[in-house]
Amino acid sequence: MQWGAGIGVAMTGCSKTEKTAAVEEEGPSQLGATIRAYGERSPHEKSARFLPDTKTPEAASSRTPLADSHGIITPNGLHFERHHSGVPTIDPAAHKLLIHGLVSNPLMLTMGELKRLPSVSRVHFIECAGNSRSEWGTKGAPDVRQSHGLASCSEWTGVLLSVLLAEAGVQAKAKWLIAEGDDPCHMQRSIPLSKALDDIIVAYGQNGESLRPEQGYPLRLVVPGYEGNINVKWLRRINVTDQPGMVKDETSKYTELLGDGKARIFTFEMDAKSVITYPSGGHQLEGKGFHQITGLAWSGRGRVETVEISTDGGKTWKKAELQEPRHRMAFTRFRLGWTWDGGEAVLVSRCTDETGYTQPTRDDLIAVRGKNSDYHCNATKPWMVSADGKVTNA
Ligand SMILES: Nc1nc2c(c(=O)[nH]1)N[C@H]1C(S)=C(S)[C@@H](COP(=O)(O)O)O[C@H]1N2
Ligand SMILES: [Mo]
Repeated sequence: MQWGAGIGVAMTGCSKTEKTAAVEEEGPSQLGATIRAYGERSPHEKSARFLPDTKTPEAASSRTPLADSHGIITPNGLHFERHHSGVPTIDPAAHKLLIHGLVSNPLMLTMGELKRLPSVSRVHFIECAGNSRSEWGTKGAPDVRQSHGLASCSEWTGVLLSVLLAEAGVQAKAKWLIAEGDDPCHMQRSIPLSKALDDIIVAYGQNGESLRPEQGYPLRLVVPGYEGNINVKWLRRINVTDQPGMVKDETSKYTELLGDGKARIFTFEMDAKSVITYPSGGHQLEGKGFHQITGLAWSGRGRVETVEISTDGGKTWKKAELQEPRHRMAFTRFRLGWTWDGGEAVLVSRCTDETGYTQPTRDDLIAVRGKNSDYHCNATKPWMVSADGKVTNA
């Protein structure tokens, strides 16, 4: 579908005289609001994270309303949250990062010292391994906030962990590191040294400002493409070791029970995934004719290469347009023009990443992983458009 002339969308037109009169009548008659020190969004904007009904909000998650966002960046106030023991209050002036273990020169760094070091800013998604858990079942979640909202994407700023490890002098027998948070559960995760030397960011910045408390203020790990849990927030300690810690969050949790009763452990990369965010569950199409189908795709293994869209439940496919820039391990925005004929339609997207891996259907995924699975569901997600324009989970 080409843009420009011929989209044929039903827009309300008006004559030139009507337009001039309207502008003259409606012009502001008094001065607007004053300047302010920290901006707020318009009171007309109501988009919000989805909060589950739980008795333990300290050990819960809130979900990003993906259908409301434009482009690929998640606004800081809408980044999903997942914490296991609440959001700690940390004074950055007192916060320190310890790097010790199999290093020749252990380091204890203040926030000030970290900020003096060479920094990078990179766009990456973070996705909880439990995202889209609902889609293993036959029912599926009713809207994209609930089905895919445990994923968000930001520009993160900080120091590459490889820089800090070079300062600390990693010993030859080192193979892993164990990262630890400064929240009451002291969350720990083991990370292969090879990843740490590659692209992990010790981040203090999120979309141009300091991390939000929910995202780990003042310091967190951003581990590009790896499951959310490993992105340790409120980072206070990195212990360099020769073996993984086999800690709570990689044994009792964040493992996947397969069909044969064996469990996968250390499923680090998030598999390629895409979802249509418009039209999606809960939307109401205003009428027949032109609509722009749009959504988000991402892969824990690199760049998104292709997104295809079907409007007939997967029988036929068309290539979507991908918005540039396409960062590695980041949300990629896709679009396709669609003329709705007013009949029933089932919309679904599937993506392929730079490794050639294509997002599976739910049936394909179950064939490989069995039905015991809980984490790491990356199945395609169909939405049903009814003749009355209502969009529901298909
Ligand atoms: N210290 C600490 N780090 C943590 C967690 C936590 O509870 N404590 N939760 C993890 C989980 S399960 C996920 S999915 C991500 C979520 O990051 P976000 O809250 O910034 O979206 O943080 C991870 N890092
Ligand atoms: Mo998570």
